[in-house]
Amino acid sequence: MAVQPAVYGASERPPRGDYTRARDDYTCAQDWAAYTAQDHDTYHRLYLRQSAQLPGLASEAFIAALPLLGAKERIPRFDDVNERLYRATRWQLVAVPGLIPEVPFFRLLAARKFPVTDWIRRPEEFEYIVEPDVFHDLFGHVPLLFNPVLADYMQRYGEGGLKAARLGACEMLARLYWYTIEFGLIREAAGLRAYGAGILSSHGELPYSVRSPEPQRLPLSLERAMRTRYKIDSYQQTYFVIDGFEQLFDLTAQDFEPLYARLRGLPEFAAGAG
Ligand code: HBI
Ligand code: FE
Repeated sequence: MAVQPAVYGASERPPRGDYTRARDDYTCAQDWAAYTAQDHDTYHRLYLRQSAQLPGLASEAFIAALPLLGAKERIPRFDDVNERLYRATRWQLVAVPGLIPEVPFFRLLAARKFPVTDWIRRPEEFEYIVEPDVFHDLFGHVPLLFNPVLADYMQRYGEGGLKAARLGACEMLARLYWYTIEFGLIREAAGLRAYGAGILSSHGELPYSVRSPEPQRLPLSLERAMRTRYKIDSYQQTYFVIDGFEQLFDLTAQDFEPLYARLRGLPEFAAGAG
C-alpha cells in the first residue's frame, strides 16, 4: 500500500523519500547497497566536522555514546548499530523513507523502534537541510538512545503521543519533543551542554545554543514548553534547560490529560517571547 507521507510543519514541500516502498507501518528496508560513494563521503565529512565540534558543547553522555554508532567513514548499516543498541537499551533502529505521520511515529517509539530516515542530503545541502536525513537521525538522535534513562523517556513519549492523538493534543506534545529531544539543553557538572538532536547535528546551532547571548534559556517546564510555538527553519529563540535526563523521565509520570485541558484555555507564547 503506498502510504501518504507526512508533511513536516507548515511547508508543503514534496517529501524527499520514496514512500511507495514503505510497509503499512511506514518502515522500509535500508538499501545500503544503493548508497553512492558520494553519499558515504557526505556522511563522513559531516561526521568529522560535527564530532570535532562536540567537546565543551555537547552533553558528556552523547560524546561517550557516539563511538557506538560504529563506522564513520561510511553510512552505518542499521542492523550493525542494532546489535549494540538492542543489547544496551532494547531499542532498535528501523529505516523509514523520511518523515512519517505522527501516530505511526508514536507507535514506533512506543515499541522502542526509532525511525531513521534512510537517505542522505546532497553535497550542496551540506550546510543545512530542513527535513531530517540519515545524518540528523543517526548522528543526532541515536547515541542518546544508548542512555537508559533517555531511552525510557523516548518510549514514554511514544506512549504519551498515542494518548495525545486520541485527545487531539498532538501539537502540545510535539512542542515538548521539539524543546527536549530536538533542541534541549542540559546543565552538567562541566557546564551548559546540548543534548537535542537538532542542535547536535547542526554545525551552526551547536555553539549558538550553548554560548550565544541572543536566545533565552528557561528551566524546562511542561506548561511553558507546551505553550511555546517553534520555527522549523531557523535557530531557536528559546531553549529549555534540564538538570538531568531523570528530570525528563519524571515529567512523564504525570497524567497529561488535565494539563492539556488547562493549557487549551491559555494563550500561547511566540517562539522568542520573554
Ligand atoms: N517522522 N521520521 C520521522 N521522524 C520524526 O522525528 C518525526 C516524524 N513525524 C512526526 C514528528 N517527528 C514530530 O511531529 C513529533 O513531534 C511527533
Ligand atoms: Fe529529529
